[in-house]
Amino acid sequence: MDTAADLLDPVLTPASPPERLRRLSVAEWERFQRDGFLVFRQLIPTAVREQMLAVTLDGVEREIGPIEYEAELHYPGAPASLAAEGGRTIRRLKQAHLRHSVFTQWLSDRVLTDRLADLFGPRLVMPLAHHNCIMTKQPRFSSDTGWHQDIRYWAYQRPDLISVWISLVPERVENGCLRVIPGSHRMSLDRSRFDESLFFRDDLPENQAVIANAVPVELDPGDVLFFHAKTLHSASRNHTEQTKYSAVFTFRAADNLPLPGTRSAESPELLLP
Ligand SMILES: O=C(O)CCC(=O)C(=O)O
Repeated sequence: MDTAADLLDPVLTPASPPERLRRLSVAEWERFQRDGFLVFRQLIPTAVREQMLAVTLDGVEREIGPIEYEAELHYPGAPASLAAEGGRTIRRLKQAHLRHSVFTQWLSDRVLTDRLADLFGPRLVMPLAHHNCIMTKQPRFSSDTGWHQDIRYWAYQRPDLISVWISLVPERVENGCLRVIPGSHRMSLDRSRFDESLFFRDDLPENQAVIANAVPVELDPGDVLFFHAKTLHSASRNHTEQTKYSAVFTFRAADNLPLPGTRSAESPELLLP
């Protein structure tokens, strides 16, 4: 069982809600701080979401790169190689913001940026090196993503980034919606609790006690999930006959800089208005 000592890490600053919140209620602000995730229902107008989906379907249909294939990651359920049956199953369309202005336009909308500013302060940056993709979880040959924190391969002065997960179609347990562990973003988790690829080991009893608290995040099209870069999450493969599509981007406060010499510092970034 985790002790109070595991829950010491402060998260985001300031530690209490700003005096004037732009969009979040105090209850939402406190929930994000406590749980490390928050769902906003029906945040994306239908026409915008449909355009995002149309761009996605076109990208999948025409295999427009850059693309990450399931076979490249070797997660459980993925084809063994690009040449194997299902080998060209797409896992993500990368560089989403370059695929159509609909993404950048909506990501710059105050409906989103005001909410992020309530959590981060007003100066926001969208790194293009991380996420910035459309996840395409296909019926056959998709894979299981183990428990992990997105920050594992990212390098910033502070781990306080927030990922924004946009549901383009229904996301349910059966098609591999995200599962998250509330409060895990605040835990101090020793390196030994992760494997060599920095997945949170599910064979350790002390980790199993943490994983027992997981909740699925089921979303309807147009819903948006915010989650902290330290929030432990996982997802199963898609057990249905329809592909699941979700766009995902990450954000940081302008003063939380990428560490020089790391992949996080290599790509340009988008300064949001
Ligand atoms: O949908 C999934 O399989 C999980 C994706 C994910 O957690 C990630 O790419 O960080």
